[in-house]
Amino acid sequence: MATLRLVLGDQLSASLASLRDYEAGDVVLMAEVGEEATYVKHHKKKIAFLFSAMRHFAAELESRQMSVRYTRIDDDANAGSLAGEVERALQGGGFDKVVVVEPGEHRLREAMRGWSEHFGVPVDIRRDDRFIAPLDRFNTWAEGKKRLTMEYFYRELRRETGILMDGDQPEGGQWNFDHDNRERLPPDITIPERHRVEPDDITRTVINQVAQRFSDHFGDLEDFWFAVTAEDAEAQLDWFITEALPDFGAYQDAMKQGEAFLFHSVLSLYLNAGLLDPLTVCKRAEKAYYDGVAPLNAVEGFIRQILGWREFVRGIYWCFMPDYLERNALNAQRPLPEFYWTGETEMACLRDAILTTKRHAYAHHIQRLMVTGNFALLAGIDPAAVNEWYLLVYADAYEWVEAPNTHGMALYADGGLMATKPYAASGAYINKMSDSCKSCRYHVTKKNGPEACPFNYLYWNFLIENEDELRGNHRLGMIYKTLDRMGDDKRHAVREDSRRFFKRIGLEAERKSA
Ligand code: FAD
Ligand code: DLZ
Repeated sequence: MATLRLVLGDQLSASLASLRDYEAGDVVLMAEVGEEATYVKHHKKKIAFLFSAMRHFAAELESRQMSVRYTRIDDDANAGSLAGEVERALQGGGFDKVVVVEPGEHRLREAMRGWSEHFGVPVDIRRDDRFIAPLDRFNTWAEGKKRLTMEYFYRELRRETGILMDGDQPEGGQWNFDHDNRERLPPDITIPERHRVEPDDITRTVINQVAQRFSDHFGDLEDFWFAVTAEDAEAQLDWFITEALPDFGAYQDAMKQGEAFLFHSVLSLYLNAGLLDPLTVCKRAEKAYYDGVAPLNAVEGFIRQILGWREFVRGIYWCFMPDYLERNALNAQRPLPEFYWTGETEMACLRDAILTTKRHAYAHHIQRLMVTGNFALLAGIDPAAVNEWYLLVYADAYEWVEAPNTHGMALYADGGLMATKPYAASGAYINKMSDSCKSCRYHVTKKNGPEACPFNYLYWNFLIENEDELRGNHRLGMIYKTLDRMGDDKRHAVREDSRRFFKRIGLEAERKSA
């Protein structure tokens, strides 16, 4: 008897735990299924990327003499779900066992727990060891701690991996160069042209199928340039290391209208789908520092995102799910404004971030956190709706990484597990870090009235609306002191401007009580 080895769409790694002990006679099962593509209506480009990468990966396994049973989205017999596809394969007979690597989303992991009983064969769900720290490592570190701070977990992983270490000390004498990483873009700076992978026959076929089958999903399919193989993803990494990494640090937080990528790596979709290995990527960046290709603030800043944030958010997700997504610490209840789908808003920064997202299934971290995220936070949008939006619009989105970033970091809905205070900002921050305000119909320097930047009054309105929950936060002490000094007229203007604005975009003016 043989083993059926299920490989999911974000498990496209040659070294996958479920493939390691493959033997002649075993079959690798891969399936493009409606259920995974529509449990949230993923961006068309995300589906095209994943289906094409899956087809290329299947071909690669076959070239290594593995037997692959591959179900395409247009196959007549397609069962429509992963469980249905496993069932169909088992019905053919000849398998006494199913092997799979644990999925990256809680809903699927729960469903898989019932598979063994349902199918009547043992289902071996293996650890996903494609991360730098095993989950046990995170849990041991987190145990008994009152506060979980990414920086401390990151330092432990630096020590354990030896990355950017000089003996037992951090390279350059500092763990963190974040304060060097907040520069504005100089107006004359040259932004490097992206390394593109032109779609091959497989990708073009997939794009046509996605256009037909998922026509009602968000997002554009035009201008597809993503890598769909590990080899091409490596080439994207090579390009990033030499062309963008040297400036990644300084301009990590900067934004520029019409420039989606700046000096960011755009590697998250490959890392999360298994086409790139996180430790290898960190080591490549580290080598760039020792070879004199990129400065320490850039290299440390980049490595911190992967060795620090990426590992940390995964630990948070699995440590606190499923309760994590039940939390709504600020009782945010307003629905997601329609313009998140269309980009039709007069706020230039939001319009740019949303249209970039629609076009590329990508926006960089500060656009996600400080523009679309900040607006959703200030406007008190229901976290479930915001989570759904982030999970479906980005090519790199899987719940293990999307949820802590959205629910925790951007919305503070977890009550402060991910962030010690809400990432709330007025228009001044956006003006400092971007050129959007220059072309905006609103005036960032105006605090109130119809011409004022809505971020300005919504910021204070947020602090007023959430006073019961936030006044006790010591990191907000100064802000609440400023609010206390605000005269009644000003406070009234903030409330009125916010009410008027909410009404205009079709939202409830008043916050619902808990
Ligand atoms: P770079 O800026 O080049 O960073 C390098 C790498 O570091 C990324 O490729 C990514 O793997 C990792 N990284 C950076 N920041 C984070 C972070 N906060 N958490 C985890 N990994 C990080 N990232 C996802 O991969 N999937 C998501 O669904 C996702 N949703 C997000 C939602 C919100 C509201 C916010 C604020 C952030 C989200 N992020 C998510 C984190 C981050 O924004 C993206 O990883 C990053 O923008 C991807 O672009 P890049 O590859 O150019 O990253
Ligand atoms: C995201 C996604 C999509 C769009 N489609 C598929 C698919 O058809 N088949 C598949 O195996 N995986 C797909 N995925 C990725 C899964 O949703 C992902 O494995 C789970 O969310 C767990 O991370």
